[in-house]
Amino acid sequence: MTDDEKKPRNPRTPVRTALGALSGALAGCTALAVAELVSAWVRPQAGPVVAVGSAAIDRTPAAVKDWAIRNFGADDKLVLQLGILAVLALCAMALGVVALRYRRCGAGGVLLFGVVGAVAAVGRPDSEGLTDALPSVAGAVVGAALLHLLAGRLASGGPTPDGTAAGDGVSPGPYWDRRGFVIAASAAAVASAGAGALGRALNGSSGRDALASRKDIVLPSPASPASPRPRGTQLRIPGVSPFITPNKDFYRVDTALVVPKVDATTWRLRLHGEGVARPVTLTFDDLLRRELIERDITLTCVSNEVGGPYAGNARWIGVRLADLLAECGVLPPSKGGPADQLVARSVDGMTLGTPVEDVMDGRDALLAVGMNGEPLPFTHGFPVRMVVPGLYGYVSACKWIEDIELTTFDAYDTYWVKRKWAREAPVKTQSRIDTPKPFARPEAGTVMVAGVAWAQHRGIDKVEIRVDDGPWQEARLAAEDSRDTWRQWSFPWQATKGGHTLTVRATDRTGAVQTDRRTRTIPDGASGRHSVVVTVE
Ligand SMILES: Nc1nc2c(c(=O)[nH]1)N[C@H]1C(S)=C(S)[C@@H](COP(=O)(O)O)O[C@H]1N2
Ligand SMILES: [Mo]
Repeated sequence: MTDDEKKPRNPRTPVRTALGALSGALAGCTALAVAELVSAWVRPQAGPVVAVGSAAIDRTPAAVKDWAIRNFGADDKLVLQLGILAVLALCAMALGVVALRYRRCGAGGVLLFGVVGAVAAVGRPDSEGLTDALPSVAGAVVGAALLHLLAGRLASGGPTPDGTAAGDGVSPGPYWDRRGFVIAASAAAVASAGAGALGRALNGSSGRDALASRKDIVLPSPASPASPRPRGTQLRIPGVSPFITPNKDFYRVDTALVVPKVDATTWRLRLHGEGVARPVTLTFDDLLRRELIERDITLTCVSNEVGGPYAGNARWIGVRLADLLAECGVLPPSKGGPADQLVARSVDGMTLGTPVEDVMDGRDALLAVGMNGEPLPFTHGFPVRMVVPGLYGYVSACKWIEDIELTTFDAYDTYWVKRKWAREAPVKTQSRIDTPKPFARPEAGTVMVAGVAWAQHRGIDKVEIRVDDGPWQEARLAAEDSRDTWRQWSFPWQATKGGHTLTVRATDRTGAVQTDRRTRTIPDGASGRHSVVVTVE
């Protein structure tokens, strides 16, 4: 046998290109798998996809973010990560093709992606320093080496007819090392699958201490229980939002790609800043030993469109924030205190700014430890979050809180304020039709129209319904729990055949009627009235 018969000749161009792309894809997978494994050892937030994703979230214009929340809802983060993976896959394949001709460039490109991941990870506000670069760097180095190796197999195959060594990284030889390529590629596929799976498993079980600490918590019974809920806060009408939102159904809005898993036994809350005569650092047990209060409070998101789903009502247990502040010597601005802004900071570097005046004006602003009878779920801020009746979440409801700093609005802009959202954002009076659903086809006769209305800390006094261009007709209000909670309402509609538009409006206890002036969510919450179009059959 001659050399020519023994060594496979290089396949035709399309096949070669495909093999190059395959090499790139394998290098990319391996890089990500190694990064995943190393991030399990460093910390899950330091993984390249999470780091780049988080950086992207921070840099996304408000309008795009609003659009993402609107279209993907709570899946927005999944969509973002899949998007990043898709872009990476395309780039990796392109680099694989490039590596066929320019081996070093292919490998160098992989390294460059590693640098991007590393910079993103180290640049996170909650970064723990240079170690956060390790997952990206390790992944990129292994990925680059693999691509170099695979591209070499595709190009090599012994001396070329003109005597120069093939696989020199400049020009492909006429032969390729088919056996070597298949072995290396298969080995890489198996190893990266293994590393990826192991990394996933380790990352999944990270936060074991946090899980255990949550299991161990026994919430004390509150010194000040919620006043008994009056009968009839919950209407018996199918389709209306339950008065209390179960934790599993409670909306979630935050920027965390990886839900922080905080160990309650090592958690600390620092309270300090301007006008804080006696700064303190509190443990979780310190909080539980204090007088706990229990309150029903409805939380709403500023990103909620008119008629949207980002509102929920829960029974919270926690410490009265105003009492704690007073003990530390804090005075509200109206009593001469120097600080008008309370900046809450979370373990993942989020900042939220709340008016000190609002927190100390007598309302039940909470450092919450419990939600609907259990410790906070991790997605809702375990172990401790803030809840302030009457203010949108982004200016009040800091989850995974670890620091409270008293300062001024002049001195500091928080995360969303830097992104053009309003400094102060009291909840706007709103109402929503839960049933019938848009484009429903109810039968003519009595159709129960029902929903919820909210104007936290002012209370709802009236809800009215309008059919088409008819007169406003008063709906029946369910019993009020407190002015900090939403209120259900219902309206028995004598529906006639044909297409109809139902519109709702609420009036709060200050007498203000929900405006029909439509505004966008940015900068301080959507206004306007919710309508539903139905066809009566
Ligand atoms: N740490 C942290 N806290 C946060 C946020 C966040 O992104 N990070 N989002 C805020 C916003 S915009 C809202 S509306 C509420 C939502 O709380 P939930 O997810 O428990 O419903 O949390 C607030 N607290
Ligand atoms: Mo929000």
